[in-house]
Amino acid sequence: MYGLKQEWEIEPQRKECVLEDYMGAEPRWCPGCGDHAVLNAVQRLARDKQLPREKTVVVSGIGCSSRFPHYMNTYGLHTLHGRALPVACGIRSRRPDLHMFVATGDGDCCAIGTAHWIHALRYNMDFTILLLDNNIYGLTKNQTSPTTRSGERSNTHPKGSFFAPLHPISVALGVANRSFVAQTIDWNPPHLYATIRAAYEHKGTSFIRILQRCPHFTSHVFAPAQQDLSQVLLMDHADGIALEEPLKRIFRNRIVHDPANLGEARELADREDVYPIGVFYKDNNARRYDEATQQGLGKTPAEKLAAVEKALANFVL
Ligand SMILES: Cc1ncc(C[n+]2csc(CCOP(=O)(O)OP(=O)(O)O)c2C)c(N)n1
Ligand code: SF4
Ligand SMILES: [Mg+2]
Repeated sequence: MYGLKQEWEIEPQRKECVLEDYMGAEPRWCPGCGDHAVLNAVQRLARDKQLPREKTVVVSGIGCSSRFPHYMNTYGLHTLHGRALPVACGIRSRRPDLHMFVATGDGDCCAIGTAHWIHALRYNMDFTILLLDNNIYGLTKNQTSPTTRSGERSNTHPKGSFFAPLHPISVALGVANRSFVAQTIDWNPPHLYATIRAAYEHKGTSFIRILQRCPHFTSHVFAPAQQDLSQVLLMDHADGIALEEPLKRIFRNRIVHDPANLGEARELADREDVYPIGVFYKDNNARRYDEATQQGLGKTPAEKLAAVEKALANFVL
């Protein structure tokens, strides 16, 4: 080809990316919505890690929170309600080279998407799940979600929700082979950023439940903890969230928790007097399904055929 390179061999000239390079469309979330803070943290992480935009993908389901991919100037898939995770698993099984985030809501992940959520945690493929939990279906205007507290009124339960809420952290900790389970709050940017960063750096499925303010429908839910940080319990450990000492000091309530201690993680997850934030559990050695499914990648058609024939030779017809 007279010295011309194939398209995929051309290494794009890299310039240093600034924050604006990762900003997509103008967000249409309500003013004061916690989703803005999460978007800002992910854009900062992308800038700090200099993630190539053409090698970064954000996958979401449906909901206010699931509008996330539109606001990142990267690749993105705004899929179907509850279906972000199977799509993300499919992408990851073919594309080990991408940087991947999944944005989902408490309805998207913990109601219609529950089966996919459980199995994605167990498959432990390498991406970060951001569960933006505002305790309500926001986009469809105020219906009870699985994380809505009992007694809370909504359009679907005008006299108050019947049941105790599902606890996403307890559920995630109960899934076999989960490898990273954390919780943070959208109203403390350093902790939010550090948690997303630790999740991104973890190899495997990192699951973060983000307590997310929805000023439109559930403004009262997290307001007390926002005004009084003693309602938040900082889980501190060298293997957890890397917060600098002055930033830690604003949390009066602190506990040393080793993310390798699953029993203690479960006890902390069950606490109802405070919101524990930090890494509940981490296992760097959990098996990853993406590693197994990538085995055939890069083989030529002839090599694939030879492998199929070799496998078939094991059967007597
Ligand atoms: C199959 C299907 N069922 C229902 C809906 C309607 N629907 C769209 S978003 C949504 C709930 C979103 O709640 P959540 O995931 O918590 O996101 P939020 O808007 O609170 O960020 C529902 C029920 C849909 N789009 N598709
Ligand atoms: S309805 Fe709630 S979750 Fe949706 S954009 Fe507005 S504040 Fe955010
Ligand atoms: Mg919601």
